[in-house]
Amino acid sequence: MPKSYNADQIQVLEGLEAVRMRPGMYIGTTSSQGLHHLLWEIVDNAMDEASNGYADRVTVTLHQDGSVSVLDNGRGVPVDEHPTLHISGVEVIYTRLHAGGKFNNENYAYSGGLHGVGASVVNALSKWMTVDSYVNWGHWHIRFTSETDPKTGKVNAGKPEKPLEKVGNTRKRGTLVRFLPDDTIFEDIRFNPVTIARRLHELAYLNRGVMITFVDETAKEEDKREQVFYSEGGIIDYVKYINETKTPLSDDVIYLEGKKDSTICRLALQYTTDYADSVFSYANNIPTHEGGSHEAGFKAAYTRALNDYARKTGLLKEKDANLSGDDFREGMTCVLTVWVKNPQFEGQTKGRLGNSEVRPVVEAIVAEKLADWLDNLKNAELAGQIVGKAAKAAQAREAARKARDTVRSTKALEAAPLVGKLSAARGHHPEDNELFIVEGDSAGGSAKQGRDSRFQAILPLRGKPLNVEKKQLEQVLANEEFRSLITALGTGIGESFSLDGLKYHKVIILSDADQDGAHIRAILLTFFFRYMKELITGGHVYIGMPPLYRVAKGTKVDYAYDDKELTRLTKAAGKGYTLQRYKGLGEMNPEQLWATTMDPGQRKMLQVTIEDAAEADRMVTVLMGDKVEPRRDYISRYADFNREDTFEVPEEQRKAQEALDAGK
Ligand code: 1YM
Repeated sequence: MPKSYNADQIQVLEGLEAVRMRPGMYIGTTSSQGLHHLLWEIVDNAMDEASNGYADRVTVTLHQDGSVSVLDNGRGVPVDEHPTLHISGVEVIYTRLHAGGKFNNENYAYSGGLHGVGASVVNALSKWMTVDSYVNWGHWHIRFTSETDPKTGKVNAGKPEKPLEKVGNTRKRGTLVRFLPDDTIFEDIRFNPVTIARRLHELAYLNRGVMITFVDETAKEEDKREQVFYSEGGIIDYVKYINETKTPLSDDVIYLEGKKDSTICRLALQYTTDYADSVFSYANNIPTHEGGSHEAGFKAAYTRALNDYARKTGLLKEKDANLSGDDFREGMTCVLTVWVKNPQFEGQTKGRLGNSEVRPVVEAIVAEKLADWLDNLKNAELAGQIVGKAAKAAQAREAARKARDTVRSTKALEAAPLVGKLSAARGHHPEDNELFIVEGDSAGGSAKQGRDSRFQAILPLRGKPLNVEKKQLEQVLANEEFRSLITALGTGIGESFSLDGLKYHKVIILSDADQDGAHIRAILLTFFFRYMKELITGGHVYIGMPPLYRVAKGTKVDYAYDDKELTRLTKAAGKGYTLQRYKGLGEMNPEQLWATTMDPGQRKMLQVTIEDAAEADRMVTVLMGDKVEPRRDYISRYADFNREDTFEVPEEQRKAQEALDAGK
């Protein structure tokens, strides 16, 4: 029997006013990221209810009034009275910081925890929030509001309009939470449907059997549709999805699962003909981009088990050295999930699992289950292929090491002809320094003259760089364009990459606003993604935004960066202005390039982030890989670049939903 919830298990800490006063302390930022954080918080609560076995449906709806709601079919948040506070459990959960059964960890075995700043924080940062609990045949409702008086500064945070009340009877079970983020707190309160769909898609794979529906009532009529995310196979399906655009070595996905000391570990992996490795790890549904103890345990056990196997079967001879972990991971796509009690998230982006007790547990589970898998004769062929691929990788790695040593030795640097093209910055503070990678020699020349050489360096790129997707490190290093870039950055590459050596904390890609420019940008981003991912996740990569138009009237000059801005500027200018359309960076003189694109006080730049690493991996393969079909499909489907991309609902998911609806 599941433990049942009692209101006296709720712990009570400090007041919600503090959250409105200093939102950053609770959700990190009031940017779009912080806004979405509110939603994840509520979604996490619903998913926790599902992953603990009490719910199998979660629906997220973006409403036309700007609010968002989350519905689950779990037990319903408790409505009984708290023994000492004498208010309902619902009220305690949504008005008291850190309140909730979850936080003393007795009721929920596993919960996100990172995002677990609590539903009350969401309440405090919303103009209003409503909670409906369907429990014990009753429908209970409560509404909270918040405001900060701009004159007096008086704060009302998450106050119930009236106590929880029973508004009817119902056969439903579950919880419905709806809220409108406060526009005086967030920079922009518009949710991004693409971001939401991505996360729900990911959650559907991580929580097999949970039907997650996304309804966007704000979409334009022609785009309106329900998206259903549902996976029967869980992370096995996830790996297949990531590899859909790659070429797998075998159709089989290796799947291992185990539980030890209350830690659950699941692992799905498949090899492709690629060279890069793609390991995606999660702890309690939260992506761990920076790895951590679970990944370390997996890697150690995996490498050891496969080396043992290679020796036992004679694939590795006595005189041969062990194969390395990197060798075994070449071409591997792997999804690793763990469920742990009290997860500790560490690191710059809170993306590393810190719990040291998890490592030996995952190591033991993987060692045991993988040995079983390898002992099964049915798997001998694939196991042989894996070892064979690793042996080849080891040879290539040796060749790459030699090439890399050449790049790293200072002599080679001076000798390398293209490094001569780098116009370095005079300053020696990496945190202040910027490297512009500029398309074309003529724009490079303008950039060099226009820049502030105290902190800005210019690296012109001649022609199109090598498309690094599907190239081995050795080939990348043989390319002079990339060699000079790697040398300029000072970070090393691949396994020897380290942010410590980074000479420029801003790396800015500056290419023309046309097809070729987009291609060059894509190639450079692919390079960073495959070989220097931390450069991106560390927030160091930017895309420079040159203006598209120059509007001049008399001595007044304005620049427009998109068509909307152009309309605004020409309207404001009235009659008698001159309009210039820039077709490329090369058309700007050094002063113009500085004023519009390089001057930190005026320029526009996009910071490159990775929202969903698995999705990014897939897209990089679609757009840059060697399979033409998926790319053609993608381009023909999304040729209208003004439309944002969304996931398609596969036919089988639709059917599964219809079946469930019919049976309900
Ligand atoms: C739409 C969001 O919050 N569902 C939900 C939340 C809770 C319960 C069930 C629940 C938990 C327990 C007992 C228990 C709770 N969350 C919290 C807190 N959906 C959503 N469904 N009965 C019901 O933990 O034992 C407390 S209860 F605090 F974490 F938010």
